[in-house]
Amino acid sequence: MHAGLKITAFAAALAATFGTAYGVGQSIGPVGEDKAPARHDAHSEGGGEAAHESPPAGGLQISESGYTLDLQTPRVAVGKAADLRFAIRDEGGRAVTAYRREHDKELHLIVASRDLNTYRHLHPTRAADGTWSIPVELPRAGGYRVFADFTPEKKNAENLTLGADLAVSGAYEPQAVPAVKATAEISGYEVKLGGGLRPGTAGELKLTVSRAGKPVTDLQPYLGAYGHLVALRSGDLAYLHVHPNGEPGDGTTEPGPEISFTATAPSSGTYRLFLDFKHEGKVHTAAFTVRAGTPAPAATESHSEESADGHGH
Ligand SMILES: [Cu+2]
Repeated sequence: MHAGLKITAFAAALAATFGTAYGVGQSIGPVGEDKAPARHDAHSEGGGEAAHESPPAGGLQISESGYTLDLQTPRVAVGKAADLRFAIRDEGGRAVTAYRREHDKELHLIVASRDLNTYRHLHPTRAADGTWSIPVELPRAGGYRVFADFTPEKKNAENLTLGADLAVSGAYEPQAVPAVKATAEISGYEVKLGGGLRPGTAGELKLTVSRAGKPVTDLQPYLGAYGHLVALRSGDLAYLHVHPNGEPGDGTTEPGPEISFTATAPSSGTYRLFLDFKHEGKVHTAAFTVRAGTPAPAATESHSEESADGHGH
């Protein structure tokens, strides 16, 4: 493993991120004394004053920058296959049909339960009229959030993550967020999480994949990288943008066992990380609960662990 190269790539990513932040004249926020908060996409309307606080958290709004997530199926029944249907509408109410591809897709759809025990990363199909649809079957009743992560194909358009509530009807039993743990097991793989999320400061998250005690060194490219990582904040399901460090074919990034990402937590708190990786033709999802910043209140204990291997690929 080229540790030196990895660190260099990470430093370059940091430099790029901070370079951008300084470039748009950001001053120091309340966290991170000498480092401007890393901003994924400069959502800087209104003079960018609010941008000083912390990095943007996506997915908290159903409508942003003139675009609205119109979830046409806001209720589904537990344990039954159902079609999720939605459209992204512009200010005039028209369904958007032109998108910029990111990570190989026009739009990424994340479905997560409020308790972060259930997670799906889906790639719906778009009809010519702009209606998106994807079959989904959710194993537990309760409140869910649906996230659409996309970039309209338009000059100066920014990447957006819009979120809408989804209710899954049935007998509802509230669950605790799974306990903090740096190792996840999924379908015979073990994934170890190194590094951490820090509030207001970019940090590296390094995931190491092994199977039966042996490092996996032949991961397959998935969505333009060797892994795809989504982080959601417990409590409000704020959606974090996470950047893979390096990509397949760049001459330095190896196909495992390590996959490296850079992320900034918008605040201290509990976060759930979901890593999708592809090996031997199959996509697997490993999930972790992590703390950013101050230690967790010693209350939450985990009960159920769902194997979140649900993919619409
Ligand atoms: Cu996706």
